[in-house]
Amino acid sequence: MHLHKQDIFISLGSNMGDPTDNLKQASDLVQALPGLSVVKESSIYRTEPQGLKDQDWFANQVLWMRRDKSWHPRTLLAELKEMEKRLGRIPGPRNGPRLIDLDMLLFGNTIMSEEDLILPHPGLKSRAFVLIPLVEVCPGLILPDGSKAESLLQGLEFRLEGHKIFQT
Ligand code: PH2
Ligand code: MG
Ligand code: MG
Repeated sequence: MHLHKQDIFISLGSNMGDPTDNLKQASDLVQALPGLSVVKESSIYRTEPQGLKDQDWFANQVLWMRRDKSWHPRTLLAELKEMEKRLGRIPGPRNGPRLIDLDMLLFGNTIMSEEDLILPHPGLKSRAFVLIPLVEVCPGLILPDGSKAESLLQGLEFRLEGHKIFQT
């Protein structure tokens, strides 16, 4: 499936407090934004930490959303950052423990590379905790560069046990 310009995919992550509840609260806030509606919500996965190993396992989820014309990557990024703050996120080390992380994975077929906003998300192609829920909500997804989400996943080393994702 090729992306339509109104399709947006957002990744939710948490490994502090009650991760499942944090994802639920974040998902409710995202869905309450005007001019954005959910197409499909993935299952919640428990995932081995990537980058910094010595921290708790994460809860991760992907939301497939559809937007109206009022939204741009910049306006959405500002809202996501604002929600992270509202949910109580405080700044911490890169790849370290976080109460809630809301990352824009894809904004239609937009390709951009600015200091604080890279689309598609730079971690998308290498992270099983992103690709597995992404393929769950949208099997057959084709990324802006023509690559297939499933093929990228096949090229990764990981183990899926129920809703647990192991990737070192
Ligand atoms: N987020 C990170 C770094 N590592 N690992 C997992 N399993 N899940 C995440 O959401 C995650 C991570 C930086 O945002
Ligand atoms: Mg992140
Ligand atoms: Mg982030």
